[in-house]
Amino acid sequence: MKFKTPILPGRLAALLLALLPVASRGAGQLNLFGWSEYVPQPVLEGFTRETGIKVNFETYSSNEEMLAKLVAGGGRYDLVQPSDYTAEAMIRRKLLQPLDRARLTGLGNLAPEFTGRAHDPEGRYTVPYMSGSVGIVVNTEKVKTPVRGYRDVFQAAHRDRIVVVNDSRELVSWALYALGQPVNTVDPASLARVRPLLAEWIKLVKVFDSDSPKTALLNGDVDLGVVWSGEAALLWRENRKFQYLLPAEGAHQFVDVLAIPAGARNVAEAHRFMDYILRPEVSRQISAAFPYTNPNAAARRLLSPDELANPASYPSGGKLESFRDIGRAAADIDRLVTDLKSAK
Ligand code: SPD
Repeated sequence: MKFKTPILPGRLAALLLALLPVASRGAGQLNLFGWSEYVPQPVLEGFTRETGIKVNFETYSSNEEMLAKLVAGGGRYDLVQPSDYTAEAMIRRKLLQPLDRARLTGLGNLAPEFTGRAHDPEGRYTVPYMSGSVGIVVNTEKVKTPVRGYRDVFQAAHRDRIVVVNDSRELVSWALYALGQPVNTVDPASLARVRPLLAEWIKLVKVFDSDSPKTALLNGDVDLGVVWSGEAALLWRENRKFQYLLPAEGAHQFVDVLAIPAGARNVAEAHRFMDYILRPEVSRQISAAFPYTNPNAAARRLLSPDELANPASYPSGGKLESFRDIGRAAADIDRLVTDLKSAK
């Protein structure tokens, strides 16, 4: 047999490797791009110990940051962790690839209310990771006036004593709720309406922090804020003086998901990680470190009564609403908030 180009042992090995199904190629690696303060290190280590797959973990602080880096990165990431409304936009823009659900043996562990949701009705592209809300946290030793809604937080009396998540869509939604406007139908007219109110509010804020808004409260640098529920849950665990409430005007409920970008290279590894996360005992570990609302019913059964009684992790009542993909208005929101912050 004659070869035009001699096949050297190395090239032969590479050729055989390319013919093997990805799953049987042995330990690979996984480039995971996730939210900061959300994926416990022991979970990453447990996955590597069991599978031999090395996890390269990078973090982001907003959906917008993730999207920008993903689009610029050209196949650098194998698994991302967008919020539901951002996943919806990514599906629409063909930035995600369909999942091979046969490889996700733990899907049945999910609570039914976290499946079939509007961002991905058939669960073709996404697997819920954690859910949560965005609400008000108050240091009740410092704030003695009643706080029920956004307008009670953004008072001149609280100037420079407020922390908020650094997230444009969230900030704009609070002003929309306060004005009784819809948060999922955003246009230039509704943004013009929120502008003066938000301009006032932004001037009162001391700290914008999406990574660890609890820190400013714990350090006593601020007295109240609007933060991710998981951060408020950690505060409550630390000291019951930190009370969480869902703003009376309405609040955002998010479901953050795992999804595989269209250009991902380590697709088998990404599925393996998703399936690992779906295991009750692994998902339970995530709840212990970052006590958001766990969408995994089997994992929830493993939580302690104390964990389930945390009012930030599992709030009762409240007018909760999901965000939807609002298309180009998302960029208008970003511009508005950047503008108002620079005028602060
Ligand atoms: N540190 C983890 C924060 C997760 C927040 N996800 C929801 C963001 C919605 N804008």
